[in-house]
Amino acid sequence: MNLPFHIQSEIAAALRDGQAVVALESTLITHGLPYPQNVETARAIEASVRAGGALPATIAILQGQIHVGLSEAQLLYLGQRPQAAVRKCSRRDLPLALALAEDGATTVAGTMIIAHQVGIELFATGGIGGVHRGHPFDVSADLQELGRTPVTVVCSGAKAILDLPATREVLETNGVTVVGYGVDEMPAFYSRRSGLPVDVRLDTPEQVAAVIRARRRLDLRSATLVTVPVPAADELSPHVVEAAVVVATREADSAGIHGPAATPWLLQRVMQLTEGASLQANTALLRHNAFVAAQIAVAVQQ
Ligand code: PSU
Ligand code: MN
Repeated sequence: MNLPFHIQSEIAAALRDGQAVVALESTLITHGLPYPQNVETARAIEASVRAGGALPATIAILQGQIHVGLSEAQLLYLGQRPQAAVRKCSRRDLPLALALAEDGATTVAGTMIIAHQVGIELFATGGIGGVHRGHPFDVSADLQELGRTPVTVVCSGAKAILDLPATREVLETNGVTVVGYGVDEMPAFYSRRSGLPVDVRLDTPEQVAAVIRARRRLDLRSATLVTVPVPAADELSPHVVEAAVVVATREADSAGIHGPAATPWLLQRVMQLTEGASLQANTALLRHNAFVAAQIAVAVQQ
């Protein structure tokens, strides 16, 4: 087989030996945060995975080659590239980045595909994409991918800029098992509660590992979504978030921002409108989710 993967040797060895590995996405590095906070955050997330007992595998495309695990130099390179120079890669975009020898950042969807291809079960991120407010047909490819690629995505729910009730419905339609990790309702990204149901509440990595094993025994092709609330100390008030999202959404609509540009634009605008509080919540939940994903990865290997 001649697959276009460059797997860091430490990660390749871990996968061979059945050690815990956690995949990480790269869109939040290129399209989510400004330099140098993006690189600092990426490093902090990797450190959290290690603290949880697993190896981090940040996934990105560099000059048309898929990398599983980035060196310090590669992370810096990606973190300093202008957003316009990096293709944001969901399923449809992956062949383009490879064929055109481009740099590409993988979204939740893109990262799930590559993680599954190289045999990584756990993937940690901040929030998944979903149904956009006021645009019921602008549905993130993340929701399709969760219905067709059997990995476990650890996140804090869907991004708060989205239509969360509609996103919850599509998860159900697509056959995605939604776990609340230590919670009875789905978190709402920057805030701990959304009022939306989970399919089950689980409280330990071992309980989640049992669900993953059952899904594998059934050979289901859909994902397990583990939703973890932002740490209470870093939570934003739902009212503050909602006020910012309403303003940002109205502005995006009048500026005609849509498609793949919408999510990064809205998140950045919310960051400005909350004067950085959303950035603080975002980095805190990313680090916490990475730690939880590592613990689940360890439990799955036992
Ligand atoms: N984090 C950010 N900005 C982003 C994303 C994450 O700070 O743009 C990405 C995630 O990778 C997620 C994607 O998968 O946004 C969803 O975008 P879309 O709605 O175009 O599918
Ligand atoms: Mn979108």
